[in-house]
Formats: sequence, structure tokens, C-alpha cells
Amino acid sequence: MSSLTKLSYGQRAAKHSNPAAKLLLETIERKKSNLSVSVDVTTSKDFLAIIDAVGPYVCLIKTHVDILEDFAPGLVEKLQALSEKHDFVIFEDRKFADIGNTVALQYSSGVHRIANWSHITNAHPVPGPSIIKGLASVGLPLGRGLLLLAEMSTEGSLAKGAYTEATYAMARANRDFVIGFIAQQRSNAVTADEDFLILTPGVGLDVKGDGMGQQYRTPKEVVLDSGCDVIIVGRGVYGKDYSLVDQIAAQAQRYREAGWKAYLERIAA
Ligand code: 5BU
Repeated sequence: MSSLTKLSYGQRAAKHSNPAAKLLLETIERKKSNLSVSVDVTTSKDFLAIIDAVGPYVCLIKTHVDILEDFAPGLVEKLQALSEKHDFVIFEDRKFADIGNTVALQYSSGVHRIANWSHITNAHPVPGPSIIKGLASVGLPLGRGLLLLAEMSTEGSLAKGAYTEATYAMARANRDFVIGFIAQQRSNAVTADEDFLILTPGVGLDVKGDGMGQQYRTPKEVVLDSGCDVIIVGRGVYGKDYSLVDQIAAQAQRYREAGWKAYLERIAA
């Protein structure tokens, strides 16, 4: 595995030139948390309550704002206020996948105006490098960062082998804006002097799947065995009853501890 996995998040932050990647690495180090909570709920009320409950324990909040049935621009201000209150970075998991011109418009405009508030977003590499060019035209001047989807957590994913390798090459050619990958492991194909962040969904401590293709691995498997940097957890943290905020906060603490322990073991090994 890459020698990058032996460096602390703080050491990596000091060397990173992209502002969004630097901010995330610094936040991880400061809060001693490599946990990102993915808040996939349909009302603004639940969305904000969950974020307020887990905020102290996360480095990053991952959103799908298009899921919210009552989305209004004022929500973004509330999200930003929570980001300041609890010191976390924001990642809209938009998974852009179109031509450069279209993704630039989807990123900058529409109801959501994602580039205005989301430090990090992501894209499928399937259209080729023009998707990065389109998104960078909007995001780079704002100091944003992009993750490419190199692998997915789902059963039967087509993002593997040559596709995944080609994704690394696309990132390598655009290192000012592409800060890393959504992937299941840190590949040996990515060397230590290219500091790409690996953010990993499909993390759960209690179950192995969700009956709809999602596959879960533990924080230890993800961070210690596979060399990933950030664990992304959704339902494992907030369950089904969003009113149980104390329980949600306790779950976030549990995942945070598991993720951080695996990281400490990794850098000590
Ligand atoms: P879960 O509740 O922990 O299963 O939620 C996982 C989140 O991560 C959810 O928002 C997905 O859209 C997202 N995700 C994923 O699960 N697997 C992937 O490969 C990618 C994103 Br890319």
C-alpha cells in the first residue's frame, strides 16, 4: 500500500495545494474525525436536526439536496451556519455525468446553485476529461474540489478494472481541481507524491447490506486494511427514527471512534 497511508492527515494538509482538500485534511486533524455522515432524508427539518446532532463528531457532511422535498435557498444558509458552528466541510454528492457545458450549468445554476456552497462535489468519469473541464470552469475560481467516482460500493458495479485505472489517469491530468476519488481502496496505481483523498461509502458496523445492492464494510476494513481516508456513513448513523437525536449522536460517536482507531493503527503499523 502507498506510503501516503503512513502520513498523518495534518502532514498531508500542510502539503496540499487545493483549498478544499487542505480544508478537509485540516478539519480531520483538528476534530480527530475521519467520519462523514451522509444525510439522506426528505425534509429540511430532519436534515438540519440530524446535522446538528452529528456535527460535533464529523469532518464532513455529505448531502443529496435534490432529495429534499421542501428545499428552499434559505436552507443553504442554515447548513452553512451549522458548518461554522460545528466546524465541518460540505460535500454535495451530485454525481455529475454529462457533457462539460451541461455540468457547468448544473453545478453553477438551477435551484441548488451547488458551487456556491459545497466545498466538494463529485462526478462520474464516464463522459471523459471534458466533464472535469466543465466543472473546473465553475469550481476552480471558487476554490472547490472534485472527486471522481473510481469505484462504487454496490454489488455488480461496472466501475472496476480498466475503467478505474483510466479514472486515475484522468485525475492525474487535472490535479489542481481533482482532489481524489470515491473508491473502496487506495490503489497502488496512485503513488505517494500524488496526494489523492479516498472517500469511501458503503460503511456499516451492524449489517452487511441493505437488500438494494448496497454492501457494507467496517471502518477497520476501509481505513486500516484498504488505506482509505474518510468513511461515509448514512443509515448506520441515523437509522429510521430521525427524532432520536441522542441515539443518532451516540452512533456518530461510535463510528467516529472506530474510524479514528483504524487510522491510528494504520499510521502506527
Ligand atoms: P448508507 O445509508 O450508509 O448506505 O448511505 C450511503 C451514501 O453514500 C448514500 O448517500 C449513497 O448515495 C452514497 N454512495 C454509496 O453508498 N455508494 C457509492 O458507491 C457512492 C455513493 Br459513489
